[in-house]
Amino acid sequence: MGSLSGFPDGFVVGVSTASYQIEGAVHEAGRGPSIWDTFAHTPGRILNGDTGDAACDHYHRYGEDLDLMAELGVDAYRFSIAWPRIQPDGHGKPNPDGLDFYDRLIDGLLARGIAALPTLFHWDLPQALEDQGGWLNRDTALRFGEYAAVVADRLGDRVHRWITLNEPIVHMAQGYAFGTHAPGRQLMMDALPVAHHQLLGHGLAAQAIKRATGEAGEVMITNNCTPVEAASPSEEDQAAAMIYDAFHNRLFNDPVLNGTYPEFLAAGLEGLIQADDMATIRSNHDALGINYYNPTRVRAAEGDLPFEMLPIEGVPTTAFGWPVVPDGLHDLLTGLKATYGDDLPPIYITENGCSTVEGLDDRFRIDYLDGHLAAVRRAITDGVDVRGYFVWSLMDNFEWAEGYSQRFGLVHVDFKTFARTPRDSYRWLQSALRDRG
Ligand code: IFM
Repeated sequence: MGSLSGFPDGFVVGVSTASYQIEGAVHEAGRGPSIWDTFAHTPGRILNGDTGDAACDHYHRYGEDLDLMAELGVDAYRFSIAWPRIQPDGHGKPNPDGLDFYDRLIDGLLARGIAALPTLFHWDLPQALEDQGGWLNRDTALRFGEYAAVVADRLGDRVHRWITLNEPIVHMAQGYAFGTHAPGRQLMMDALPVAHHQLLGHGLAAQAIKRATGEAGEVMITNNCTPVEAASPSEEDQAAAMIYDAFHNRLFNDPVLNGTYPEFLAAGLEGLIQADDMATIRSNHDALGINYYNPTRVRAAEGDLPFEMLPIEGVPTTAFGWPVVPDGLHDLLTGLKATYGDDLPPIYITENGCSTVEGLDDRFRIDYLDGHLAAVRRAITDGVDVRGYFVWSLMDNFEWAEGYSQRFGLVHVDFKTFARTPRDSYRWLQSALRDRG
């Protein structure tokens, strides 16, 4: 069976990217500084001292990137809008040049028959908002709602589906709890307000999009999810797995899908939740975005955290060292259906992919994508309503703390010349899309 045969009619196949990871042009056209500019320019934070200053130079080369997508034959493109291009200080009057860039990008997509799927926040918070506490400050959620309104007013006539936040768990954990991502705070459990404020921001942005589009715009949040396995049947390891699942998956799925926080975390959020917050968070979602990379195996521990992650043995690993387990995606999807039942909206896999080392012959990536697409198809057969699948990523890009060392692209990028060269996996997906008819 072809990799893309057997999916329901209308199943969307696309590619994903994010603003700071590809755009570059950080000082151009009125863009303000983001927390990632600050973080990347802080010595010792990013491997090899890399920054996103130039990234893939997509800001200037977006026409070439649109042509690559058209040649590939995808249905949709998931990209993110850089908040500091739209509101350089994170609030107030929009920067016309910033809006114009995304306006041109979307027109270019539509002219090529590709649907636009923008994400409003993929971690590049305006530095001015971080200076006021960032997502630890409830006010950031209100500012995010205003920013969403500005963007939806301008682009809502051509964008029919929106993503509010990308992977709020990763932004909270790596950015505010462990400090390995911007803004580099190490607050451990005291980072928890970041969860509630991001979720509130999601709800306020969803309301703004609905208002701006006369209810027509569809809204989703994108959560990074992982099926969690306990290392043993012991009570301690089972409890550790439950706790990890609550943090990684349920902290951001439960409030959106059923309006509650996992019981075990609710105490830590007390005092932050105001009247109507939970209703705001739950309202107005039409779908759920899922980013899947690998499952997680944990056992009980007695350090700062009550769990410890263990390697998953006996499977291939990506250049990042992540285990390749396509069945994990099937189990994740059927598990979501079992947990949320009728509260589970249609799902889009908004990211899935692997990093490899330099090179164009990437059989590894082809096998990875083929295996994961088959897992999605099986989940659909088993009754999960999955409507789309987006490869991370269209092209090699700035992989956060790992700089340019991890290559996730269907298209190879030479970061000195910015030359783009399609890999074998690009040709493979192109022919799967053609065969689909
Ligand atoms: O590159 C990231 C992306 O920004 C968010 N999801 C995971 C990808 C790979 O690490």
